[in-house]
Amino acid sequence: MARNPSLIHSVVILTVVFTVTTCFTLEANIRKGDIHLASNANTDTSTVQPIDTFFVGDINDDGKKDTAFSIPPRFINPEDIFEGCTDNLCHTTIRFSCAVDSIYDRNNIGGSVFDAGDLNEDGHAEIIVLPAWFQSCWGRISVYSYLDNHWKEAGKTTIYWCLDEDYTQRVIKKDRYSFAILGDELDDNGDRIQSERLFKF
Ligand SMILES: [Ca+2]
Ligand SMILES: [Ca+2]
Repeated sequence: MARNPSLIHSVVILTVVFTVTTCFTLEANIRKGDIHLASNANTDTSTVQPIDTFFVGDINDDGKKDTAFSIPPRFINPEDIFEGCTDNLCHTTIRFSCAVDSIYDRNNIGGSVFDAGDLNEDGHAEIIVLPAWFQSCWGRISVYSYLDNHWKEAGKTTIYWCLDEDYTQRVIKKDRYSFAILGDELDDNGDRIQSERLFKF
């Protein structure tokens, strides 16, 4: 079974970057117990849940850009994540620095989050989620939109996610009612090609 070195690297490094521009800090959330790190996280790094931090757009329409924290699922064996997750669906929790709901993104062991801009011009920035998985470079790209105080997966498609590229360029605003995602697929010759899927809000 091939293992992706960059993935292994990403899930063993604890990356917590605090931002002073946000309305709540991750540190405060941890003190409140909202983010469930291992109870002995300060003494045993093998059980620390890695958290990646991403700067996103203005999610809650308060004029300030926000921060997303991608918290992977717990692994059965943190020293060998290929044994799987403690929850079979491998949910990554995406929390935000402002007071909006979290996203529980299944089949995701700690992917990346990007700013998609305010695609539907409602004041709330959309986000792009690029999940990570145990193996294979074929996966999913999703766009989430904060509509009526809840997150909705507004669109998703298949993508080859191991490329070193700017994945925000894969989401294309059409108008305030629709957008497209450039995904990847194989043509009849087995060559990887891009394909565009259109979604409506
Ligand atoms: Ca904000
Ligand atoms: Ca929006």
